Amino acid sequence: MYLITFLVALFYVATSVQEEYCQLKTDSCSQDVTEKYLFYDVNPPEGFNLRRDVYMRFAIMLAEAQGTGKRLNWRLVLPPWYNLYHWKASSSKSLPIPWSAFFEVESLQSYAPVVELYSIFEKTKDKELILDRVYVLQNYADAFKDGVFTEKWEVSDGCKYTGYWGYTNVTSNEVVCINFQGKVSKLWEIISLHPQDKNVMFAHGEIPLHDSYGTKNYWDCRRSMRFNENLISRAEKFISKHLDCHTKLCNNYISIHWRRQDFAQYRKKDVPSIKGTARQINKAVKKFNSYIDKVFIATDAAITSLRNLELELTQLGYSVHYFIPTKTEIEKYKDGGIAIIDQIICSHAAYFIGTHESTFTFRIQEEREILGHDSSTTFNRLCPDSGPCEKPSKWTIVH
Ligand SMILES: Nc1nc2c(ncn2[C@@H]2O[C@H](COP(=O)(O)OP(=O)(O)OP(=O)(O)O)[C@@H](O)[C@H]2O)c(=O)[nH]1
Ligand SMILES: *[C@@H]1O[C@H](CO)[C@@H](O)[C@H](O)[C@H]1NC(C)=O
Repeated sequence: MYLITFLVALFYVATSVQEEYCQLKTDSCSQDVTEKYLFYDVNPPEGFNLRRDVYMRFAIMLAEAQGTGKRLNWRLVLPPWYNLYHWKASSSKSLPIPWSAFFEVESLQSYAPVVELYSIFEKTKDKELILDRVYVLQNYADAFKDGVFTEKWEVSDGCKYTGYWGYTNVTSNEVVCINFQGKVSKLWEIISLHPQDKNVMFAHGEIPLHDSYGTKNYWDCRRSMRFNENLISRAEKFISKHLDCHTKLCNNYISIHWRRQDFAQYRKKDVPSIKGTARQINKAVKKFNSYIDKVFIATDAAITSLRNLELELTQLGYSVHYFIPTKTEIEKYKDGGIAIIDQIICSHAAYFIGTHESTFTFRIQEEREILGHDSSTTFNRLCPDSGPCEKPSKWTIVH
């Protein structure tokens, strides 16, 4: 009885403190009520998985500012996925794709104040969305002048911007070139040049660096990047049907991210031959758990190379699996979704081997850290057939 009275009293104290706090704040709050939007875009040739990292830099920038009670009226606009260089299927080319096709936007919002571009369109009364300013970031010509990297920026010239994620009805009142080097939170200084601006955009969002790579905040953000439910169910259906595993921490198959295409062509000293790949997979299985006989391959290789690898592995006694989507599935999930399904299947495996310095591999490693696999089963790479093979960096989770 006493306890209940106490709790009720405590409740009233708590709410009245909160109200008082709000009243005190109203003056400063009332200036802050208009929502402001931060837009960004990434260098067109950059792939999906690097873009996921660029998102994190901006999301962390907003979340960290708001964590200290500042910039509470700012929202980050999720840049639609448009015309990615690696995406070959026609359905992936035609229209800008919203983030919800690949991620749970509500989960992203649990970490940072993000909105889809289409919801900004819905609020726009005019026929066009006119941004106040686009800052086009450019690298300094001499990034490491005298061998030291200092954070700096300056207004510059010689740039242009025409992208707007494929929309012809988005434009800007002014385009400003900025030479930039430093962390992403330094962009607030540039934003402060024009305090009245409500819609501010940064092009070449890949240029600013992470404020906190590998920290707890980094991982909180990373964890909020949950994949779209349909992609997860499709991947889990494949795992349970073909790999006979019914949990997220499988113990009966090994997975490989076998990055080919440009890597096989230009990075010969980082990636193995087909025979060499099979040999390394076999060696890893024998060392890890020789009872495993199922191998899942995620790859961008041509089907003929994949068949050759399959043949090699079959001769070594393995049953080889890969996800081949139907036409309908390609239409439905698009190249981005198909790649995520591959990544999910890799992330559930007992053991994973990736490709050196592939961001596609990095994202799988993070996913495995989040799921709780032992790190020794995750940070493994394919080595070249001969020559040195540097150990992969270990970015383990921080809770
Ligand atoms: N489905 C599928 N697609 C892949 C795979 N590996 C690469 N790709 C495709 O090729 C692209 C590779 O580029 P990304 O990893 O996205 O982007 P990136 O930043 O250039 O990455 P890396 O070049 O790997 O560092 C992916 O976005 C996919 O479209 C794979 O294992 N499965
Ligand atoms: C711009 O065009 C797209 C696609 O046609 C449309 O969905 C969007 O609502 C338009 N935006 C504005 C502000 O009218």
